[in-house]
Amino acid sequence: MEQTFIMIKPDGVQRGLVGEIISRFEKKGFSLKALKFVNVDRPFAEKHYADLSAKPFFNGLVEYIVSGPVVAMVWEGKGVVATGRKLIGATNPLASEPGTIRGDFAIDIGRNVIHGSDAVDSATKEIALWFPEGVVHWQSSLHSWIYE
Ligand code: 3AN
Repeated sequence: MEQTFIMIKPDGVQRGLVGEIISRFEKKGFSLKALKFVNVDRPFAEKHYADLSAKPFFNGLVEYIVSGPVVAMVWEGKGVVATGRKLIGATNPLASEPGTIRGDFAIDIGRNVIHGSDAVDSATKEIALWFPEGVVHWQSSLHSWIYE
């Protein structure tokens, strides 16, 4: 089953949105496979955002991610990468639809509350980077009520 990497950024943690965000993924029917509360350092943040290293906002983005603890998670389910991105909403929160996480809880692109992998292969890389210890294997007892 497909997995994605989701991170609640420091603003989401500081603003008390952790429960709300987890709740949205749970209510959709996705399964939580891993979760940890971490302070990332600069080299780690730079590795996570390596693809954006040439962008003018890269430094600010790294400063933002290291500015406080984040919640790192792995979520599993059919189509979870693309549908997780739909739950999150567009990168720029002013363009995110109401009903999405960024559409409901954010304004600035540099304080957009949450990260979600943008493709299955980047999800695999990000899960390996953030959870080198591996993730718990389990299946929800609700599986047959969620999937036909
Ligand atoms: P997403 O997080 O929606 O996948 P990406 O991968 O394009 O978006 O950007 C990664 C992160 O970089 C965003 N979550 C956002 O915090 C930051 N970012 C993207 N574009 C900008 C920008 N123009 N100015 C400031 N920060 C940006």
